[in-house]
Amino acid sequence: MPTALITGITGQDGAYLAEYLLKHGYDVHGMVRRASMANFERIEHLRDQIELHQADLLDQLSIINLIKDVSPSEVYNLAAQSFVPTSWNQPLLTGEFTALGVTRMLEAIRLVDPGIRFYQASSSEMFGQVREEPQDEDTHFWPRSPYGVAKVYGHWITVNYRESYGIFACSGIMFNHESPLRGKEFVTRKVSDAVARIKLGVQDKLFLGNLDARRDWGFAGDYVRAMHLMLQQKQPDDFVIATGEQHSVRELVAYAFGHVDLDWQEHVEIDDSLLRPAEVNTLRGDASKAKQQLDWTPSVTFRELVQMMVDADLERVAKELREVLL
Ligand code: NAP
Ligand code: F7E
Repeated sequence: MPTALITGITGQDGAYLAEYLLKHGYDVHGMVRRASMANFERIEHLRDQIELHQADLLDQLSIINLIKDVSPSEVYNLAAQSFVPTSWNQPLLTGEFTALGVTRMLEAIRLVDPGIRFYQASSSEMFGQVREEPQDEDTHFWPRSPYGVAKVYGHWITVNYRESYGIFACSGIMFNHESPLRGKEFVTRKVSDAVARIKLGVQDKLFLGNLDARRDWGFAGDYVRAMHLMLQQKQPDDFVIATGEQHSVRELVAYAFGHVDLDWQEHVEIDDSLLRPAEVNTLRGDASKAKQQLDWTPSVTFRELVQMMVDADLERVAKELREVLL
């Protein structure tokens, strides 16, 4: 039975990947950091099928011991400080988690078992101020946030350990991917949650920043499939994972409110404090290489994704309201 270790298993992608690997016959282990209260909501339904281990991206020894204990055949490094605005408030911590954390994972693999296959969660934020449209594996990086800069480091250290030590290390340059499990501070989930609350009468306004930003949004369930496919190849390589379609935040908002017959202009207001010091205005990926070499294509359209998220939040908020009334 293949054994996978997932860092960031409590996050959106970690939960989808754990479920996917269990379905494919893996023995699944997850790395979790110590917290005063457990934070396992996204993986609650999998708890009796996976094993969790305490370690931290900041602590080299804890990672070495973890790799020794689990003896994985594949490591998926999804843990990171992943929220772009926080990276301006906490640039050093973001660098420690999101950049140096990758080296700590790779060093542990190099020391304990260089035969382990490694996946690094790279990001379209590395393209930042884009040099060409659409972006593919050869597009130059110009990151626009401390998060993007940290991801560029994580990407290149992954390539470097492949070239220096022959480690089977792959980097997935993933464009935005969302789901009902997305954190509520990210724009898609912030919108779907607000639409549900406004429709059910417990909120009236939604405050947003830049409505003109354009993103290539896909479904997280499709993207974890690509992570796994990368580690099953004959040779390690890097792949852009994207839908190839882009929409503005304004389109997202209009479609999400329209789905429940609401007029977004009556509810959305701009809050300048949500504008970023340096914005990534447009992103659109070209995943032709992944299609050719991994046979990967996305299965969920933008509209299906938005509907899925709004419907899930409607159901959740309605349930919460029923529980309050009981
Ligand atoms: P997420 O929901 O924010 O999850 C991040 C995970 O990292 C959480 O499990 C978190 O644990 C863990 N973590 C953070 N700091 C840690 C530390 N010091 N030690 C151990 N674990 C730590 O992120 P996601 O959306 O699933 O994304 C997964 C990865 O893909 C991230 O690296 C992200 O930067 C990258 N990425 C995401 C997207 C996207 O659109 N979703 C696109 C490109 C790349 P806690 O639960 O304890 O906080
Ligand atoms: O912002 C604009 C905002 O925070 C998307 C992470 O998973 O994907 C994610 O990073 C856009 C930006 O995602 C609000 O200015 C407007 O242009 O949902 P987001 P992100 O910054 O693109 C990449 C690929 C990652 O790797 C990251 O880890 O939406 N926007 N108004 C807003 N964004 C937020 N969060 N909140 C607003 O009120």
